[in-house]
Amino acid sequence: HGFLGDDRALPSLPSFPIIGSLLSLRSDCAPHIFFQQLQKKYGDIYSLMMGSHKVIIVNNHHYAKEVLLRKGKVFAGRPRTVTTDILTRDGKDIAFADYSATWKFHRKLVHGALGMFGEGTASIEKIICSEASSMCEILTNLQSSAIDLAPELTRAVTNVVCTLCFSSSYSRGDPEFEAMLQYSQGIVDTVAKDSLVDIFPWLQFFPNKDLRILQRCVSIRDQLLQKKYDEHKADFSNNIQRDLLDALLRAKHSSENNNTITQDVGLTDDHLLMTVGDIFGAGVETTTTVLKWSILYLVHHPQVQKKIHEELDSKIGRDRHPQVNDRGNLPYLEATIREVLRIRPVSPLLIPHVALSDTNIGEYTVQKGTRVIVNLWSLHHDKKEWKNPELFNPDRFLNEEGNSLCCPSLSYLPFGAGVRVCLGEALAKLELFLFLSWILQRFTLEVPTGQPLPELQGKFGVVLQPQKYKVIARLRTGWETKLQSQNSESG
Ligand code: HEM
Ligand code: PLO
Repeated sequence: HGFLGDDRALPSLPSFPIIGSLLSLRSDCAPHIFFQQLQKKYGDIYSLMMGSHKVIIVNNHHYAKEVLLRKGKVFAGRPRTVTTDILTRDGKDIAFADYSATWKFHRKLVHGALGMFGEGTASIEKIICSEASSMCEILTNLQSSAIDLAPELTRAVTNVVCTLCFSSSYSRGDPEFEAMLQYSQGIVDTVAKDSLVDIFPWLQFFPNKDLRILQRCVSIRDQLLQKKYDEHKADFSNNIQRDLLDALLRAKHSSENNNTITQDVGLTDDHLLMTVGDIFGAGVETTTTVLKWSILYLVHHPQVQKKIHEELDSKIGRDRHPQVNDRGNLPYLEATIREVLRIRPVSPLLIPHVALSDTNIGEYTVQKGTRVIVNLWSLHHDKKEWKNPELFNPDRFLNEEGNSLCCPSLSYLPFGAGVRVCLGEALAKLELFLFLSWILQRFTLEVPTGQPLPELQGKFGVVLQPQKYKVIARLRTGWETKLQSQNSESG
């Protein structure tokens, strides 16, 4: 027991020189689940050593909010790791960049550029709906056979973010798109997984299969980004701003004409390339993953799907398509999206934070340079905060009457919070709402009769992805005749 006012030492896992707590960290389960289990022995907050780095694991929302919100600026740093340095050319992006003027500047720049798609002909809503429409056409043609929806979902989501970043999109079977699918999966499988190279940087100098895969995938990605960059540079005009890349180039030009701040804010070719790479990568992998989880849970819970169908039938009907304005009128669908983001958070450990100065969390002293991992999985599955946290139940986000949304617990942060909060939250929520409402207005999703339900356990990586599964997207009754009459009207 310390004296009054004295900060206390954190409970910590046993650790040894060089290897740190490695011996206590051997486990068959994914790290977010293992860290949740350690909570029973060490409490809601504890520390361990990853090699020579001290890491604090936070497992409840009180401490999490102190780190992310109340002391957000103090904990706004990011660690440098071998794998993220390969991906981002030593942290020249946003997500894995340490706290700096350059990071701040690029965050603001992207935020402003995404805002320019608010309204008008180039509105995000129009872009998403157009992709949703062609995806639904394709699903209609593939109807009644069990298929992996992932490629079509990914293409639709990719085309939205491709339009925003580069004013371009991919058609079915485009070899560049197929290459993108491949390298992106390779990166997700190998980057920032707390693999041994990130704990022991010297391991990178020995042959390492994962690191080779990462390097190859990153080099393919960089070629693709470089091509887009060169094209945009070639037809850059100060008067026309088509997309995010144009916005970044314009900022670069104007700072060069003022010839003062270029050095300071870091508008080098590398920075621009890595920033747009972040938005493109995050834009594709996160939203696609949530759509895959959503469909998986809807197949497991036909009664939830039925309720969404009823809501769509009564609020929208079949004579028009879902639009942004319908968002407030479809609380059950919104509640379902919230529940998916709770039960299977995209980023169960967020991205690690770093203390930029000596500070404290609760009564515990924290030294400058300490890494802090917020275990979102523990927050979202906390028995004190959620009734039966393992059960998928959208109703927990609705009031008694079931007609308006509510938040039953503060232990819910799917997009993080504070200065490092997700930059794409609004875009992601809009996409999830529109894509799911378009799909469910027209289709019933189910497993082929006699087949087992697909696995609900995720594959841990930089995003928590579901395992591959196949479903049937069956046109709902009424739609067959509807499409026929539309076809005969138009031709
Ligand atoms: C960061 C969640 C979609 C761009 C994050 C973080 C989370 C998150 C948990 C880390 C916060 C932290 O470290 O404290 C999600 C979820 C998404 C999603 C659940 C989809 C449902 C997107 C999209 C974009 C995006 C579509 C791009 C337009 C970013 C960026 C960061 C970030 C750039 C890094 C912010 C920084 O470090 O300053 N996101 N995200 N995200 N997200 Fe998202
Ligand atoms: C996804 C694979 C891409 O090829 C590269 C990429 C860039 C940004 C990353 C993203 C990946 C995964 C999800 C991340 C995003 C930045 C913010 C987002 C980590 C690795 C989240 C959920 O935090």
